Amino acid sequence: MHSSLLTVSMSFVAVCSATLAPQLASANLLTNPGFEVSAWTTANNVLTNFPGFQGVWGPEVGGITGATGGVTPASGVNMLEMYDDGLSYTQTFQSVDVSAFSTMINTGSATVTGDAFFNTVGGYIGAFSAVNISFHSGPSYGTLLGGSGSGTLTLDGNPLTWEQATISSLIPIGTTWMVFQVAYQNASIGNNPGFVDDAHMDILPAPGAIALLGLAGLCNRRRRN
Ligand SMILES: [Ca+2]
Ligand SMILES: [Ca+2]
Repeated sequence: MHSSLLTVSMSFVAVCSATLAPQLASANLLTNPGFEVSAWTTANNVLTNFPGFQGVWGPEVGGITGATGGVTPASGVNMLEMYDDGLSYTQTFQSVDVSAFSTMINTGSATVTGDAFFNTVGGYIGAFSAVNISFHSGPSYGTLLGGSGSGTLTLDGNPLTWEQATISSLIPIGTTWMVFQVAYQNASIGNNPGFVDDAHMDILPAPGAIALLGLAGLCNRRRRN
């Protein structure tokens, strides 16, 4: 290769790396996503004080446990365990400050994806689980702008399988806080525990992602040349 071509090629790769690294999918925005840190608060604390309990899981009824009831965590040694709260759904929440993404969000085209793995005890078929994200313009639930809708899943009866529910949604302009939620329909789990592990949420610049994929492809072609 001619030395000047090599210089051009190398600088192009440098530009590609610098441009792509920060703009593809954000890192997982959830704290303690695999429930390995055995510390939690209440759902009420999370929902009434986003900043004070940011990044801390808040179950309505439940906590973090190691392997139990024939169920082994999907990853690591711990997982979330939830029980019937006596209402319709038993839910666990985490608040996340996403104001660092405001520029991207306020284009009106950024999307959020969320997912988590669900499992329940053996022989119990039909546990109904869900993942959901709500959007807020400030650090309180009352600033609700809307929700993602729920990604739902009816679980199998095999305690050896973890099944993933996912959600993807456009993020409303003005969103500065999100609340990530995992839930089980009470009637569907009876007195059994519902487990959750490996939760995940990230923000993507929707149409930009396609453009960036094109750029990534171009970068890859240049690298091969
Ligand atoms: Ca885990
Ligand atoms: Ca299962």
